[in-house]
Amino acid sequence: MREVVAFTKSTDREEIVKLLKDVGIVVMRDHGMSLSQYNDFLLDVGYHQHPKVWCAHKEFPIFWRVNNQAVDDHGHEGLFGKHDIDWHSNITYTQDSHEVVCIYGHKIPTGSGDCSPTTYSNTVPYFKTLPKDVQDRYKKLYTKWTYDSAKTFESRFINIHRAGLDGEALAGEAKDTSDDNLNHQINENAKTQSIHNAINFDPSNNHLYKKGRHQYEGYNRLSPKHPVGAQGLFFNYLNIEDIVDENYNPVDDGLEIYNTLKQDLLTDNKYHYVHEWQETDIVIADQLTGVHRRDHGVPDSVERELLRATFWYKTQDRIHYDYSL
Ligand SMILES: O=C(O)CCC(=O)C(=O)O
Ligand SMILES: [Fe+2]
Repeated sequence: MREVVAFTKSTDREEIVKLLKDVGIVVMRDHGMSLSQYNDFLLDVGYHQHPKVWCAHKEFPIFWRVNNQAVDDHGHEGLFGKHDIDWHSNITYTQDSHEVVCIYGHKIPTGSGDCSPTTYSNTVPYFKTLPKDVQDRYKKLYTKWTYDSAKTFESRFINIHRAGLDGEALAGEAKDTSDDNLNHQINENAKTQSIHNAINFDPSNNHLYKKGRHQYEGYNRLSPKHPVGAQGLFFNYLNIEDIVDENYNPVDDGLEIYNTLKQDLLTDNKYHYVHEWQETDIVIADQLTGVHRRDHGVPDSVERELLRATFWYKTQDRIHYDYSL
């Protein structure tokens, strides 16, 4: 059985980066860190940018509050509060977005069936099982991606940006706190996302990195040129329109490859890790080589809060400064 996840209590930054490269997902339970120490630990491991959104954590602004209850004075829920969330990577139209997602179980309902697990699919152990010729071919392919759901292989809409931002919580609100404005905050936040803008990035290294790309359509490497050398696949399946070669010409078996990856990575659970939350649990996952989902909506009768932070690998850990996707 391949290792789909690494359990550790180590807070050694090099060890964490090594596990993200070799395994892809790191789980920490009973680690003994307070929230403040966890905040410091994350700033030590990676470069963070403060999200400027309604659900940012007040004391530790690297965190977004994923919460199904009101998080501001206007009664707005936290991000992705209630509903199911389909398979996704948080890397979307900002291709050079944060490479790692860290989720912390802050308030977890204890009643039976209420914990709403998060499921991760990990391509790092999967990639190791592929024959060398398939690996070499995948390394040369790109996915053509789009935000127009009608153009995708899947041909359906992923509703994650608006998850949790539904009517009743917003009814009667003034214009500046409308649903549109909350989505606007998320979009504005994404537009400024760039490693150069991270709060703990050393500006003397600015010249090393290319400009962050912000676009709604384009091409992503199927097998990322990974910043710390992980070998895996970027399979953000709901945005994939086609599979193309290095010259961006569609390959004949694009749909076949897509269906194989969908079956092996998403439909089969062999490379899945289901995290059943307990308070203070931490799951740190590379986003260039994995996707995650929440299968069950969170009932209104309980409060569930995850604190989500995302980061870029630091300059000293990287093997290149080029685009990964
Ligand atoms: O609530 C969850 O289980 C997952 C939330 C999520 O996908 C995220 O915060 O990126
Ligand atoms: Fe997510």
